[in-house]
Parts: sequence; structure tokens; C-alpha cells
Amino acid sequence: MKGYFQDINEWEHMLEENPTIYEVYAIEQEEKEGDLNFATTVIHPGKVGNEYFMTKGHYHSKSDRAELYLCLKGKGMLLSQDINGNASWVEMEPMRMVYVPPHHAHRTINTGDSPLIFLAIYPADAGHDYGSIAEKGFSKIVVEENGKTVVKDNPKWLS
Ligand code: PAN
Ligand code: ZN
Repeated sequence: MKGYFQDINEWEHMLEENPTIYEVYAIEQEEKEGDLNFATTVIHPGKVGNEYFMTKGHYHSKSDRAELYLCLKGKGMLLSQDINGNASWVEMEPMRMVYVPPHHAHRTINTGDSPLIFLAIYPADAGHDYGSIAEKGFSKIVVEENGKTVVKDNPKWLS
């Protein structure tokens, strides 16, 4: 995940211990219209500098495909944005279902001190497009400031 977090020095420092940031256990069908995939993600607690551990984030390759997340354990946030970088975010807590509309990039962030675990359900033909997020990131970042979770403008975001 080189390049995903703001603090490059902290990132390189952390690599000495090489912690697992997140794991995905996916059951995926053949990529055909009408079927559903489901995947469980576990994001471990932790931060790089003041930025919480998070997923890479992606659009769907078929960008009109929507998705549902059901939070099972822990505490976190779903950050999503449209193609112009207009972002919105919603808190995740056990048994809360959160929705990713079509044409929205999505990333999850563990803002708690235990693993964040959620189930994702998405069309089998959605696909994952990591390219533009890997290059540009999201317009917002989620950090801890004075013990509080804060959503801030990404200083590296170029719209
Ligand atoms: C999820 C994600 C999973 C890992 O299953 O793929 O949480 O995040 P990244 O794929 O961004 O690394 C999903 O949104 N599937 O469509
Ligand atoms: Zn997705």
C-alpha cells in the first residue's frame, strides 16, 4: 500500500514490522450479470502517523454497480466519493448496513481500537478498478486529532 497514506516517513518506519493492515475473504462467482459475490473484510486497528488503517478503495470496473456493507464488529467509517471527488461518509457499527451507490469509489477505515469486520455484497460482474484511487486518492482523509476522529480535506488531492 505504498503511497496510500500521507506520512511517508511513518509508512517506511512501519514497514520494519510489516503489520497486516487488512484481510479479505471473498467468495466470488463467475463474472456474470445477475449473480452476487460476498466478501468479509477484517481491518486491523492501527494508524500510520495519525491516519487510521484503511482499505485501498476502488470504483467498480462496471461503475454503475452498487454495493451493500453490513458491519459485524468494531467501529469505522465508509468513505465514498463520486467521479468528481464529492465525498460523503457514514459511521459503521455492528449491525449497521451501509450503501455504496452506483458510480462511487469506496473505502473503509477502522477508527476503533479493535478489528473492524464487515460483510460486503456486490454484483458478480462489478469488478474492481483501483487505478484512479491509487493515483489520486480520495478527496478526504480520516485522521485522529486530539483523541477524536476527524474527516479532513486531503492536502494531496488535485481535483
Ligand atoms: C469489498 C472490498 C474490500 C477490500 O469487498 O474489496 O473491503 O477493499 P479494497 O478492494 O478497496 O482493497 C468491496 O468493496 N468489494 O466490491
Ligand atoms: Zn466494491
